[in-house]
Amino acid sequence: MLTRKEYAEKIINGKKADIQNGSKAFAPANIALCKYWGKRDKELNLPLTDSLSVSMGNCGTLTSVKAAPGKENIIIFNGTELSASSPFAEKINRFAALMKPDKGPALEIATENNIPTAAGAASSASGFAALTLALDSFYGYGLGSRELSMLAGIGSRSASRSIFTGFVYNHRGQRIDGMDAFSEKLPYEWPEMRLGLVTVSSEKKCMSSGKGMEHTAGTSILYERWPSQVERDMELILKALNEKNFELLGKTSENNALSMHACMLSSNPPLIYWEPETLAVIKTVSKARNEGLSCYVTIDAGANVKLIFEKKDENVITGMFPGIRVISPFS
Ligand code: 2P0
Repeated sequence: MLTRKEYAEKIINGKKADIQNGSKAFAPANIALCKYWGKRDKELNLPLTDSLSVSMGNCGTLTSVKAAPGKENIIIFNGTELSASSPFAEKINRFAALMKPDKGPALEIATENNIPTAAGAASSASGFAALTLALDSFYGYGLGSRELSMLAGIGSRSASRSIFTGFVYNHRGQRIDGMDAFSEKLPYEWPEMRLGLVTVSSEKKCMSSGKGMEHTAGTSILYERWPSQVERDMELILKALNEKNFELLGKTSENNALSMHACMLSSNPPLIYWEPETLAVIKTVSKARNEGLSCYVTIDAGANVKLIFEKKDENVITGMFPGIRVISPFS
């Protein structure tokens, strides 16, 4: 069994560092159409199932890295220097240590999100992906995107997908050493696709994703069926992408997300990320769909709802949900 550090070293595979003056990298946030919910290896952060996402265009995280003057890393988030003991700074420091070469300097890492975290878009996905890209170019390793996706996945599994734009497939892999757990960009474009972020709550979620997955896997009987649902949904989503069948894509994604929440609800004690307004949005969308609108929902580990629709329905949907943030993933 490898430790995280040994795993990172295996991925970097002896590449020599060539430290640069500074680096800057952007990574998009992403929304999973087939969700990841559960780990097969906690230490290496390897997923139990495959997952598939669409990246959120120019919404994401910009991170810059340079050498810091002293011995300690300096972490700056959205323009404010964080205390080294803050959980966010600790997470970044732990991750940065994985990619640090021998005798690498202390770092100043400045990171900025251009999506409000309250909008419910996964900031850890774009955050760890941008940090991985920025560290790779600061250290001059020149790793390939597959290796970068493996490294980012140690920080957060969803970050593995954020290394790429467009539709992205994350492979769970089979190997104990995690060397076959990576993401890849899929060869599909869908320029008319739109994602809508409907913010119903800006409260912090009631349980972190990591704890939530562990709790669900440990106590929900429904969760036993989750891997087979993912297998079916991955097939259907790939078919929908191949045929450019929006209804199949939307309905499979919605069913996948609601089934993940059904597993959470059936855990003991129940894990309920929703607020009453979450259900209200689901019902509004479902009613509009019965009246002919082509729009679907997906929900992550939180109360906010993301809508999946196409450009032709953008005006109707922005009329239904004032305050919605619309994203064009392919422009
Ligand atoms: C996803 N989520 O596929 C799923 C759906 C939330 C619900 O990936 O434990 O922050 O750091 O690997 O990636 C959020 O979990 O979890 C997530 P860790 P991560 O987008």
